[in-house]
Amino acid sequence: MMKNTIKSVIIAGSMFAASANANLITNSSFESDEGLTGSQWGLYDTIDGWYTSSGSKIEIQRNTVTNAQDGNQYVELDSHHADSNSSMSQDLFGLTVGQTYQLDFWYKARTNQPNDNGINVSWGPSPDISPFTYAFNVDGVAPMDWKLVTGFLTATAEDMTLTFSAVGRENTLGGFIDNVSLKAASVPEPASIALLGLGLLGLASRRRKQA
Ligand SMILES: [Ca+2]
Ligand SMILES: [Ca+2]
Ligand SMILES: [Ca+2]
Repeated sequence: MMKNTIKSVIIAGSMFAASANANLITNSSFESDEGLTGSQWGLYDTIDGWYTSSGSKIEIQRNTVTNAQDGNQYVELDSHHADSNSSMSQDLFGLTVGQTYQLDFWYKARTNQPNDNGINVSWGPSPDISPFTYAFNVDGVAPMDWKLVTGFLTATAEDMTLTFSAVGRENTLGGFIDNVSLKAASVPEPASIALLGLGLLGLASRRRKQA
């Protein structure tokens, strides 16, 4: 009987996680086919899901300076040519106003210079992306491993725009980004909390029996 209770809690928990936490980002790992092969890189006004919202272009690298954190491709937003410090944006539609979303992405600095590899994250009602509404910044210096960066963003409108921008020294070398995810932050529903409570009670009483 107690075993059954615990089992049902686990099933309820995993169902909730699967339905509530879908990644809302299109082309989240920058693996869309841009015709790159081997260790090539390229510059793009738009890629699937993303568009250049300021500066030069979106630079995709395919296992060039480093291996991608996920798949083969990643982005560098201190891209190339003049105005190399660029921004890329993705519009998100039909969000829940007031809902907090968890943003996760992987970051890696390219150079060993401070103030050279910064990435700003901004977030605001779509399509009013200028000026960008600052959310938070990540910065680092090489050598470093890919680092998971997490932030929490609240939707102030149903349609929001997520933007990543290169900041700092503009020299075509900057921070790398890969594997972006935006998911509704998990807030357990009352039913799940009740089940969780039952489960904890069950575990507690089982522990007492063993002691
Ligand atoms: Ca990737
Ligand atoms: Ca570059
Ligand atoms: Ca730079």
